[in-house]
Amino acid sequence: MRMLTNFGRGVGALAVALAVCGAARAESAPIQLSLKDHLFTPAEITAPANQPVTIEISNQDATPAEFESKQLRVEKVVAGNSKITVQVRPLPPGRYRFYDDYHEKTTEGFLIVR
Ligand SMILES: [Cu+2]
Repeated sequence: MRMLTNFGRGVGALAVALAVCGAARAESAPIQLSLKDHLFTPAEITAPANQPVTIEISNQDATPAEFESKQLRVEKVVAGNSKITVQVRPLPPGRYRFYDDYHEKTTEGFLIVR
């Protein structure tokens, strides 16, 4: 009987731990990035080191773009007037370049990790 009670408490504690964990995850909202007239706004975004990062890219141009970064290991097309979400692995501090692969010379930005 005592064992069952302890088990019950254990399950209760686990449920609380999961609830806290879920709340913490919800706090790290995606980083918002928009693309308009083939420019990223903001041109620099920041993220904490050693944590997975989610970036939401809203393409406000009518033409498609390809969000790409060799350093971040991402490459994803975003159609005109559409949104995509990109997951980035946990990173050490640094300055990581990204760009629109269709307009690489003019359309770039940086992710500052610290
Ligand atoms: Cu590409």
